[in-house]
Amino acid sequence: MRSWSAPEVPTLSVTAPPVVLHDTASGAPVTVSPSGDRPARLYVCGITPYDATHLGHAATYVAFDLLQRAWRNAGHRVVYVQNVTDVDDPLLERATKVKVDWVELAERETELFRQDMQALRVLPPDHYIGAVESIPLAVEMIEALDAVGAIYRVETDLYYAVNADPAFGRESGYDRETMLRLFGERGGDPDRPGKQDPLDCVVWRGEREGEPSWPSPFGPGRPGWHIECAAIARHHLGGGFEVQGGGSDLVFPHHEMCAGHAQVVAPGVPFAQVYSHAGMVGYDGEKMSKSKGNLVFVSALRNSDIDPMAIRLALLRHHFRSDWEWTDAELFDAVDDLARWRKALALGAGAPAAPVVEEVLAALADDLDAPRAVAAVDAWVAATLGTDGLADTSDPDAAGAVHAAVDAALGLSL
Ligand code: 5CA
Ligand code: ZN
Repeated sequence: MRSWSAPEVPTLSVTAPPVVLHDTASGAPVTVSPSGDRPARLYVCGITPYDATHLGHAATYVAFDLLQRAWRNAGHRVVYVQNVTDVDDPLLERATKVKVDWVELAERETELFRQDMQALRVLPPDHYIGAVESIPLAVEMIEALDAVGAIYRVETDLYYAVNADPAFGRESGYDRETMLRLFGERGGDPDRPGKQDPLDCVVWRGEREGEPSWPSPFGPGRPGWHIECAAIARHHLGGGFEVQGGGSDLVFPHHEMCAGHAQVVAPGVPFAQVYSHAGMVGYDGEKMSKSKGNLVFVSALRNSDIDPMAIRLALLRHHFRSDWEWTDAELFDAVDDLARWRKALALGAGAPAAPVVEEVLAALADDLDAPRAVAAVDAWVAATLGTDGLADTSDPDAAGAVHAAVDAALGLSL
């Protein structure tokens, strides 16, 4: 699938520290720094394209964009894969409801997503992969799971037995009660008769009247959601890739099941080394979600002439792992902040650049601490403009260095 155009990223003259990320599975910080010239491999779960990109999606993709930038600034090459869930129940349901062809709906919303990502200066994935185009990969993986006895049939559907993976539960760390609740809430079918374990998930959904289907050795149908990401990630990144990312709503069942599928196919090889999850962005007191309809769209803000860099700065003022609420007031503050930052940078000379560049890079390498990095820039701007007293213009070349670091590390073009 076509990705989007990459923004220019300045190369910095200083090297950033190794990247440390909080790992959901172990609950601890982990240094993710591939040795030698091996690339850092990242898989981030992409959109289900039945509606426009909202600020929750944007926050998650900007967060993992910071990871890509932190790795690059630490001297690593990055291979980044993202999927598009371009066939799934919510997409088909929406297409039926609004009487649009599901393929057309998916293409239209994916294109809008590309434009939103480009406007926010999110670096594109190297491989942008649709679920439909990956059906042969999913079929291959289901066959591999079947070969080791991890698959069984209920009517025309194929299920994956979660007990096939001895490490089941290790990614999320949730107890069974929590798993059962979340499985039911997030697309699972714990109560379906005929299942061996209520938590077993569909890997192949047999053809249904009025739904698209594809031929397979198991009969016509379409792949389940989890097998899609497991197969795409394994095929394009291999086993034990560095980071699996997404929003915290994917901790269970999605990432747990992906890990299970991959680990049963390749015993002893973890699906990913680190599982990193972005917090949920809320609006009007609830998680921003397509099903609740409490959405603020990136495209709507762009259409009302909001500078996309102000949207990005408003997102960066929150730590990526925290849950927080979007407010218009914070967006307007970001517009004012950007104007002040640009005014300071236009002076050329300013407060010493080296300490702020160092702090920005160190903050991002420390579990993508964007608020700390932004605070360092705020302080440099205040010192340069003399907001807190006398203006400090002791570094004649400060603006160039700060400009480059803010661009390379935070993705803000000033
Ligand atoms: N297609 C699947 C992943 S394979 C999916 O979850 N699609 S999505 O369109 O629902 O979400 C896309 C990404 O945005 C996911 O990583 C999801 O975790 C994240 N996300 C969804 N809602 C929010 C929110 N309110 N705040 C932060 N991230 C969110
Ligand atoms: Zn996914």
